[in-house]
Amino acid sequence: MYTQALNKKSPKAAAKDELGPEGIKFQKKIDADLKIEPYDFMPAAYRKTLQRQISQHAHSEIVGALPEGNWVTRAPTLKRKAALLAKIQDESGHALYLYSAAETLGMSREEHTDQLLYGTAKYSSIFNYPALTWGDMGTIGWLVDGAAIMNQIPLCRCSYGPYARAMVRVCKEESFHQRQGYDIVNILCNGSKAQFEMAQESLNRFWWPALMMFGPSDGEDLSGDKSNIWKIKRFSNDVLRQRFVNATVPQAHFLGLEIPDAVLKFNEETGNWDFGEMNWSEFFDVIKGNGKCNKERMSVRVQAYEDGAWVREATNVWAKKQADLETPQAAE
Ligand code: FAQ
Repeated sequence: MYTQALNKKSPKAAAKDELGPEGIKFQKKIDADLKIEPYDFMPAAYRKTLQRQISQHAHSEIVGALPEGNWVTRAPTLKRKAALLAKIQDESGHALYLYSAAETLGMSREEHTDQLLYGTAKYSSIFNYPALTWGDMGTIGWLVDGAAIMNQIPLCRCSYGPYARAMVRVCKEESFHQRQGYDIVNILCNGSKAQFEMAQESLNRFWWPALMMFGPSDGEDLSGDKSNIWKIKRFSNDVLRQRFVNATVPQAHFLGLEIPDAVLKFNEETGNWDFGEMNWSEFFDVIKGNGKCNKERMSVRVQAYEDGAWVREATNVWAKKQADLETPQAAE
């Protein structure tokens, strides 16, 4: 019996064995780059992984609007206020597409919301850092949306149809967000000394948390990773993080900003910017709920949700009334 363990199979073959004929068909579809749709067969673990990732992504869009919401009334010009409002509206829209995609996997939006507000569902670590200055509105757009795009473009090719399709529009909008963020930072960097310093100070606070958004280090090789075998994840966290660093360092240098990393250096051999180690204990602390703003973010969300209960009730009553009017016999 124990000698079977010596017949080492490739992770892909092992995954197929686990699944039976339906599972083999499922994996063949994925290998052929076809989409899995809601009513198709899917292994329970595939469903669960997607439910976790998509809902976590949706929660991030909702919570991600909170640091920006604080700055709507303090935006320096009408134009900036309008752009910030539009961005926040976009993020809320992303959450709606994502919750809808998550619902196709069999859990209602209310259940997902409950998991965030009263359970242990995660959202992106980055939103547990405070937005202290107007410079942060620029840096968040530039770095946070920039990291989001780097991570999410590959998700447009994710094997699960509803998620992949939702990501196409999300990525287009994130790209506008990244540009408006970079534009804010650009203006600050070309303004007064105090404005330049505001941009640099903001970059100093957000650089490392932005790199942590890509998740824990998982090495470059994803060949044994289920998310990769199922084509949910197309690249490892480290590969995407490196791409982000390579794209962003020249953008910072163009503005005259300094990346707060003493060991950052261009590597002629690999063509990459080599960078320092992240503070992983800080990352795990933040995702366990002990970041600077976790408690504040959740209490604001819970209060907003509970204060809005009457709106949900009223819209349900209204929808029922409308339905009864359309089918009078049903109302009798
Ligand atoms: N924060 O094995 P992995 C945005 C968790 S949207 C918190 O690598 P995976 C737009 C992970 O869930 C930003 N938790 O996990 C915007 C897992 O938890 P588990 C959100 C994190 O899923 C901009 C554990 O650690 N984007 O910014 C984080 O394969 C501005 C082990 O990690 C998405 O959600 C983290 N950073 O890869 C809005 C994109 N990283 O299973 C407003 C979709 C990891 O132990 C303003 N998601 N964890 O409970 C993904 O691509 C993936 O889920 C990763 C993580 C790459 C984030």
